[in-house]
Amino acid sequence: MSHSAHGAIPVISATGLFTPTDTISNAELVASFNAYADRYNAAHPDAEPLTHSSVEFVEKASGIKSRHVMDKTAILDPDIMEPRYAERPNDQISLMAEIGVAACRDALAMAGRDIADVDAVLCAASNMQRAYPAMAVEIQHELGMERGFGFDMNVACSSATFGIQTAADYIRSGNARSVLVVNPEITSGHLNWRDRDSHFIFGDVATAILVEAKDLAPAQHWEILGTRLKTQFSNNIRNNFGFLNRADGNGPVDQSGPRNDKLFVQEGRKVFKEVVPMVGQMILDHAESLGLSGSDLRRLWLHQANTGMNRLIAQKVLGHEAVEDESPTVLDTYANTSSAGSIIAFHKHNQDLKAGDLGLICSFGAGYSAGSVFVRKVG
Ligand code: CO8
Repeated sequence: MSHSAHGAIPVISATGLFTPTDTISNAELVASFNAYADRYNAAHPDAEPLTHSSVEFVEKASGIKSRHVMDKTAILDPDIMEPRYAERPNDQISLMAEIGVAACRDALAMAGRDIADVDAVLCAASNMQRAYPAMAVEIQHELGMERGFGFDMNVACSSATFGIQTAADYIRSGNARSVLVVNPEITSGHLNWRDRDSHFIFGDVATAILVEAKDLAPAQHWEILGTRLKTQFSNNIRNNFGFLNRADGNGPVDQSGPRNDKLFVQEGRKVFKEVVPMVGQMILDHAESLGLSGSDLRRLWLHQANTGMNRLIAQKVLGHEAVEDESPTVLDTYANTSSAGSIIAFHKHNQDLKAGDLGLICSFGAGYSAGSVFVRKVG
């Protein structure tokens, strides 16, 4: 820790994005689900029949029209309905690290930053491909970092904002001057594509955020005015997959049977009702502590889970119904990408803002967990 770095102001120097080329429209998704349901019902005449999914429901309930995935073929095959990403040997980069590296390179290029200046990599995402070595350490190695450190952190949908606060704290304390926070979200691997209530929700992506000391940052950057994190235990969004699964003696994960809790499960209605007021109040309290009010904010980059949730939260914060320019959505083309959602919205919709404009990056999700990051454009 150098004395001169102590107390540095943390800023976002740049963000990066990796978007998989495969897309699945609601029509394709629903056709495959309905074919699966028809086959299931024909094969299980005595079981409770599965009901068809519907394009209209998905779009109206969520705002999602399409999603990206790493490979759509097996996901859409009614006989498979889960992704097939071949296991790679240990001497090849893993899939999560590969897309994380792509997002990091995009952020580094945008900032004009040499990897030699970077001190740390935080891989912050809602699931890790393996227990160890940490994905962050593999990403650090692949980027060619010859010094510094990396570690993984998981706070579900709030992983990116928790990562930003952690990085900002390193900058403030002088423990680092340049930190890559990277969010590779391969949600297709832990989504139950045979569950009508949730099969439409998620998509794959990777984002990266370069958090740096202000004196190191490029002329154009976003000063971090304040960060706040909150968690409150809830079982309403849960994934029971873990290293003790094999020890319960009940066999492997299955999508249609009692072991489907080893994938994403939620009580969507309860989540909606409980999280909206929690997050709205958290943002207003945080703004007040910084001497700000909702009307000072030029733009909100909210977590991308549901257009209805975002409409209500934005209204509470801004004091009026938000237009797209004030609270942009990427849900229609990306779906919910867990921790990456608010970062995609920021990445795609920040260039047009002027120096001095204020904005908010905000996440919310499983845990429950929520994070708010107030920023001001400089340069
Ligand atoms: N097609 C047609 N009809 C359907 C479908 C479907 N696919 N699904 C449900 N319906 C029907 C239901 O059967 C129900 O019918 P009835 O009224 O007759 O019982 C009716 O539609 C209404 O169902 P819901 O009450 O479930 O519908 P909602 O209006 O509540 O909408 C949503 C569902 C979109 C899920 C909504 O509740 C929502 O968005 N809630 C918030 C969810 C959320 O934000 N979750 C965050 C989770 S993400 C997170 O924290 C990170 C986790 C890690 C990532 C995991 C990656 C896999």
